[in-house]
Amino acid sequence: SVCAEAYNPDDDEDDDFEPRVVHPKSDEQRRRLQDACRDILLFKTLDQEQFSEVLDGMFEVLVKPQEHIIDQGDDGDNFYVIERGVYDIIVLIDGVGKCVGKYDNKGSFGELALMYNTPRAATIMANQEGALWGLDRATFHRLIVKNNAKKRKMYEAFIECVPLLKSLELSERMKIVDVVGMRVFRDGECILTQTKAGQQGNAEVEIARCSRGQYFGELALVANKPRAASVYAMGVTKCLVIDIQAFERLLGSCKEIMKRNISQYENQLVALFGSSVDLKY
Ligand code: 1OR
Repeated sequence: SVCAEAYNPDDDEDDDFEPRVVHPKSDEQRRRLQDACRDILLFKTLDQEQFSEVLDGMFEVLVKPQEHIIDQGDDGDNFYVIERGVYDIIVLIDGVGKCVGKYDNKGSFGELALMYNTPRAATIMANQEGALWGLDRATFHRLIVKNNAKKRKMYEAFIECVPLLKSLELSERMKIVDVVGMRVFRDGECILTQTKAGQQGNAEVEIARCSRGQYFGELALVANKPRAASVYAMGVTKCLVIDIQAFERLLGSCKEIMKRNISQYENQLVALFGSSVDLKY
């Protein structure tokens, strides 16, 4: 398999001579498309011109309830960004299709087969009527896969020094780099908001400071609970961001380390406040 081999963009310059695909759009379509693509992590490291080429290359796909957008095992044709609709992620386990997750009116899927030249890893089925934006394989390759080679170079050294990821293989760390997005926050900007359950008026108290190489935002994903704290940028802050499906897929083996660290949070809270809120999962 060619799965996680380092991809050298200089190996196939041919891509550059392929004609640019442009699907004309009305102003209204372009606006909806831009909205849908605003938080797509794979687009977060593209420059303006590349992003605009991506938008040009995308085409609208309307889907019906129960429609399969992707079938596990097929060759990859397109990458999809969700505009609206709920989609089941179904994976064959011992020959039986099992729903292992959902996309709820946001996110994207179908990048794996195109990035690594592998069969589709899951079936994606529309739960209700929905709208998607597709990007063909050649354009995805020319703009996203090539950009990934640069991302690997840019973030390799950083990812190597993240303690949480030490237990992973190099190839697994590089797969994380392939799907992360980069986000920059202003001094004081809110990165995460605590989900408050009927406790308005409570003053916020600083409980911890994170610095280079540390992580946050995992508790809600590991414990499947509302956000337990808010996070603010101190000074201009650059974060690498991973979405929940990629988190599940790539960081499963790091969950034990995260759980151990979560029990540390409880100790910290007891030390600070004399009692612990329920962080259990
Ligand atoms: P693809 O091109 O392989 C199916 O086509 C897509 O489903 C895949 O790209 C991903 O974008 C998306 N494992 C594999 N693919 C997943 C998963 C997933 N979730 C979404 N996709 N897992 C589920 C994690 C919640 C792991 C299942 C064992």
